[in-house]
Amino acid sequence: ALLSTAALAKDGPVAPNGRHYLSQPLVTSIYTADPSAHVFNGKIYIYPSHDIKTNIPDDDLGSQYAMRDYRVLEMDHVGGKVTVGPVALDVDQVPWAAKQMWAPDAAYKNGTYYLYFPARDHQGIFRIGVATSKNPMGPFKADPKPIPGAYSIDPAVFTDSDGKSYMYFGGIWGGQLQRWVTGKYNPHGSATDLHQDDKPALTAKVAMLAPDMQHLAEKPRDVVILGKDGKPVTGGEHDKRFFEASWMFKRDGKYYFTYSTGDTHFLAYAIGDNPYGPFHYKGHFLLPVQGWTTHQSIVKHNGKWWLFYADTQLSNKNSLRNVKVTQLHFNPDGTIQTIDPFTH
Ligand code: FUB
Repeated sequence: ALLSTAALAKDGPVAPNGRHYLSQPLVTSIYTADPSAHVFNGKIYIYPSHDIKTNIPDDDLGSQYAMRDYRVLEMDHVGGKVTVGPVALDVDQVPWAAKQMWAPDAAYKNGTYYLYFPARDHQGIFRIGVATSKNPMGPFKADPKPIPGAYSIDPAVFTDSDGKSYMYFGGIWGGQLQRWVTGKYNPHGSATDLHQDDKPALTAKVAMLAPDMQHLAEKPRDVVILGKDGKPVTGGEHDKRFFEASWMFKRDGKYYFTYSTGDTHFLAYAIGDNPYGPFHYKGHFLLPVQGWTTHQSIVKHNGKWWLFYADTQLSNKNSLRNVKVTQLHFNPDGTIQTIDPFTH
């Protein structure tokens, strides 16, 4: 049915499912996804993937996500003007990287900003690199080699109140985590997961960062997610198990490990008492958006908690996404109120 101009003005555009979006794209001049938001110097900086048009058809490995550079978004506060920065790092400036500059994250320490990013190397293996800048918007200069001991995709760096930083990373299917079971890359490993539905699911990795922020201080360990029965979530629990998109935040002394369930399209979370876990599975906090993937960050600014995520409102194509933000609300017991990305 045709909507009247008045209805459009009041409710905004209608999604393909006939419902209305909870929030609108933060920027429309470029396509962005995988928003990692941080508060630096009182402002919000978002480190997203920069989606670009490609003729590569969608496949289970995510070949259509053919991004080649990063651009940083800056805003004084949620609802304020969003500035799109210039190219902060291009794949051609990273000696070890060949293609697919996927979901990045950033951190700050002692006057330096660190950009962490996954990309496929010249052998087609996803690795994680780091680049540095004196400016949160970049440009960043990449280390010549990937971070030793890190692999797969979706790095997320969390700095605890004691100043120690931890990197969470990994993603199954196209993210190749299932090929690193032994700690060495197995080129003949599965393209998806372990095909062991009754066994503990593959899960994210976590390692403390060295004081230089450019190396791991230790061998990565598993981010264990326990179900209500006290046992690790299994590979067959597709609506609960880790797929990709790690993000850690701390609230009231509790550590919230958040992630995407990938092929079931939820954002889920689990709570622990320290950065390593184990974490107790709590549920979904974002229901499926328009598009195959979403990927989150959660940050506190001006006394409120904000969820940054992405959907495909602007393009209705899986590989051309746009980042969004909405407020996150907690229940008195610390659980997160589930968000529907559509209103009515
Ligand atoms: O943007 C490319 C990949 O898709 C990211 O690394 C994943 O988290 C998913 O959003």
